[in-house]
Amino acid sequence: MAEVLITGANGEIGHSLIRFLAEEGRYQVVGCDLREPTAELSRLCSRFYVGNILDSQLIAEIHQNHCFDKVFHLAGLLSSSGEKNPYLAHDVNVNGSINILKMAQEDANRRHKPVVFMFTSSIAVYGLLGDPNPDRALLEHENVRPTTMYGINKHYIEQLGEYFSVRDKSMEEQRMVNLDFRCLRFPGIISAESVPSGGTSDFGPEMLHAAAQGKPYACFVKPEARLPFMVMQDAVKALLDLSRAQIGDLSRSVYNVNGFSASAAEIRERVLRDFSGADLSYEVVPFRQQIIDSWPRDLDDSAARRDWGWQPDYAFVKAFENLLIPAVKKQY
Ligand code: AKB
Repeated sequence: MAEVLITGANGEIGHSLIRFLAEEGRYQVVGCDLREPTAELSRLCSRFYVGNILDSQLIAEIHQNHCFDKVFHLAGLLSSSGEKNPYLAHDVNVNGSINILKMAQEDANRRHKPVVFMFTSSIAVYGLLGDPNPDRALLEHENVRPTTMYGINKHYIEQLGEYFSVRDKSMEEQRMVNLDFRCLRFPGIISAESVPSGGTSDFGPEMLHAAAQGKPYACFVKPEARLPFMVMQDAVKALLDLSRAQIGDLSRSVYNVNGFSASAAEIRERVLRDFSGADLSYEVVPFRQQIIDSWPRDLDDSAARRDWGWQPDYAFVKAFENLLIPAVKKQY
């Protein structure tokens, strides 16, 4: 059976993606994460490696034991953590990613076939500062001016992935171009099952989960802070759909995907409708507000819609009414 590697397997996206991949039963799913796998992940993965993607011994061990058809490279430090620890973020997000890219290239050589390399990028590659029209939905080529270490790292790996991509046939002679590199620029992701850590879009999911648990929560950005978001179900669907798209249908390697655009105040108001007694206040953390101010308020994902039929299942109202609120009510 074909083997697929998921780095950051124990993270929010990793967990949900593995559930879908394992259910499908088409792959041997191999997980890798810094943290021990949950009982569920141990059951769903054919093998799980606990360790750091910067550890060359770990990479050599994984490489010796497997030959991957597909890689979902999700591991990395998020934006707020990256600002607190820029050199660590650079190490993990760049050098760790290079280790995984290199392993995938070696697997492609062994198999004489390109490896599909899925990379999770972010709205953090954009930089709005000084834009006279900050409310518009950005296309992939607009305002690519990252202002955070995380955004810089994501953009660099997008470029490296394209450098090694089979799409660039003209370079086949000069360098090893054997990756089928595909990348999604994700907005903030809201899951009913878990809360992210170290991101800057975290105020959305944090408000929801705090309210559902009856815990007070101080939102770290201003009420008018607006971002594109999507629910975890749509994020996983986007990853799976792009990974399965016919290469001939793809006009680019890097795609925006979007669910809906919402402000902190709109999310708070929606959450309060169901958890009316919730104590949701604001306590702005300047460096996090600055990050949000630099990120797009909306994303144009028309290329993904056109090329591989992307369509989110959940817009704002449906996301909260049909999915997030009922699920968190059940959970807590
Ligand atoms: C973060 O906030 O760092 C991430 C992202 C938007 O990429 N969730």
